Amino acid sequence: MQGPVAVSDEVRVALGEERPVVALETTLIAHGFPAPDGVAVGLASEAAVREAGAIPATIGVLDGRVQVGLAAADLERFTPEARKLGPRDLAACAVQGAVGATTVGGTLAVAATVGIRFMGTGGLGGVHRGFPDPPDVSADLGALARIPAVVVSSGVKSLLDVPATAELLETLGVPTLGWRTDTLPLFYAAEGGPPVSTRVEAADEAARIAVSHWRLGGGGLLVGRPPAESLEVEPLLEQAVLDAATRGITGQAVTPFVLAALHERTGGETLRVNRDLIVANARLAADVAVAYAAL
Ligand code: PSU
Ligand code: MN
Repeated sequence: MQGPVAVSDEVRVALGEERPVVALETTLIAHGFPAPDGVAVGLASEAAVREAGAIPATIGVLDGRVQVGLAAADLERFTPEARKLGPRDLAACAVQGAVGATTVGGTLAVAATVGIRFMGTGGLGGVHRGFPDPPDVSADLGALARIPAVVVSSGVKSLLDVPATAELLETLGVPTLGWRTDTLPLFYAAEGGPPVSTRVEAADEAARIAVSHWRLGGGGLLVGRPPAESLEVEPLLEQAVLDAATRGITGQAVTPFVLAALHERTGGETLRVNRDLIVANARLAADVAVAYAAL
């Protein structure tokens, strides 16, 4: 039986030479945006990583393998029909030959097996509002707790219970580094989140904290970068979360439903902010990866 992971030549060589590599997910492409915007966001994120001097490694399941470093044409295959893959779902998806889009947690699980330590995304998953009804906590948190990697996001997706998620990150021993901010960004909004564990001013500082954390036996770290343009969407979010519950939408389907509802109800404004923050987070992840390689 062949191994479950296939690494592209470019990524394999870069890792072998200890050059900076940044993992990118495919759930954003398949489920985060209406087609064909997801592919454009994926390509723009890869371009931002390259501009910063690192190699992008977009990860997803295709043709029976977990692919690390996807070709541009492959990104088109991550349509809304793709499975949404947390860490538990990777193996089954590969064996069954289905198309699978990795979440942050799924991407980190793959990154850990190939030795990638940096990733950029939009917003981390976390504790859903109303916990324990539904009793839904994203597998992103478990993955981040155990995997030594830096994830750059605009904090936690604000459709979640952000203060509860911040508490759980502390419980799990995950440092939250505020990128030139003292509070965890609220995805679409820069201000109003819970305090971070440490504020950082420079990529090199974040890289040195990550290395020290790993040498102390730590796992993942979250870097929270505020969105450049801040949107106040709390009332719309509350409504969309309620609508999801009313329609019986649960589990993995909640996030795509709420994001799509917001995109629609703001006439595409959240879509633009979401896209811009994802690309900027990919770039910052690359800056930290480059600083790490130079330590
Ligand atoms: N951030 C976005 N859009 C998304 C997600 C994050 O801007 O679609 C995805 C990520 O893949 C994240 C996932 O890992 O949502 C978390 O989903 P859940 O809450 O079902 O674990
Ligand atoms: Mn969930």
